[in-house]
Amino acid sequence: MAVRFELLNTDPTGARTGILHTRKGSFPTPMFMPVATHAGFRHLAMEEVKETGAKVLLANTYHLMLRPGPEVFERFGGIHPFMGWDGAVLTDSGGFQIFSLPEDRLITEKGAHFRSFYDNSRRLLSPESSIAMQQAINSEIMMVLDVCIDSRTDEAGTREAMERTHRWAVRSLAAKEAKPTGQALFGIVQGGVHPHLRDESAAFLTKLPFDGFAIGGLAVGETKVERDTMTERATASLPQDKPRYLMGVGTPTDLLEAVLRGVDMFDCIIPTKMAQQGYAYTFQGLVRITRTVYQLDDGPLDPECDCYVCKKYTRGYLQHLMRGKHHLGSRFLSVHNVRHYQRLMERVREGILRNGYAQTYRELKAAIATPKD
Ligand code: PRF
Ligand code: ZN
Repeated sequence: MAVRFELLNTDPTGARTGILHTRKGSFPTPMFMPVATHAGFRHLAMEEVKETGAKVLLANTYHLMLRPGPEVFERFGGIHPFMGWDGAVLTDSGGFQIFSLPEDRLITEKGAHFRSFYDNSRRLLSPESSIAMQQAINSEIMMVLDVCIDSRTDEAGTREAMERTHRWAVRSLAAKEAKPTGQALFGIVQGGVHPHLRDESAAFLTKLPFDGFAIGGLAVGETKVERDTMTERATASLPQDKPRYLMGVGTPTDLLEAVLRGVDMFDCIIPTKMAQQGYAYTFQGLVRITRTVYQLDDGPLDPECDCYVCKKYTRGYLQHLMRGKHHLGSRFLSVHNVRHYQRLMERVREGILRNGYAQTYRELKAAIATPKD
């Protein structure tokens, strides 16, 4: 098996903690995966990411097939030596990017036809070409190409997208099996905001030999209540012995909610995006570092944090960097936020392991709740 999930404990709330065994090591869950879309971070070196404790990074098939392209990954022996990362990598299939492509794309049963943003050349992202690209990238975990739609799509449209996602999932598995590489492949549950479609999607996909299951099509326009309900509905139909991954979610509060509903893995650009906008996460709430009150503040960004930024620099200095639009400011806040997400997951795992997630959840939610959530 390309990845193996070892469930250590399910808390009375339903939250789970376990170990995801991959060929690049064994990592505790629930886990948060920082997003290195184009095989890198805007403001972070791999050494800095490693120091935050992150073990798995997410990279994107759509971006990497356009630039630098499969030949480069084949020449370098995959993404790990290419970007200087010796941990694990999960590649998203491109399903989510198709959804936000410009108007002149054409999506058929075969795949998504579009023109390259770089050289205007014609491209096809199909279940088979996505798997081929993910094999060139050589990630530990590949994702099937899916059809992600706006949550406000009507039921007929949602069903159509879901059924195509299922047919593409079957083709993705066949493409993977045609060329065994030892990489894992996850299926993606779709079905929008319709509970019975979520049930149907999970029932269809769990009959197939996937190594894990993702929940897609959330955080795309639905309410928080709908998102939580759909997450719960999907996890209820997923097997206990396979990892569950909620794609593209979310804020610290979103993560606490999803863990409560049995999710094991997350990725999101929020910690790095918020850093670029001058926001730092702490267990006392969100800090907007450019606020005037911090100008003369010679204390650390987060006195409880163990990242090098919090150990060395002051709020006043970080404000100076951010107000001056110095890249170093975004970099320092990124280091802190990515570390903060790892510390959040550490506290979550600790709570679940001692059957005390209900308390961890209450404490953390009360502490971090801010209007920005
Ligand atoms: N599908 C894929 N990637 C994704 C999503 C999805 O539905 C989402 C939705 N939040 C984020 N990333 N393939
Ligand atoms: Zn810090």
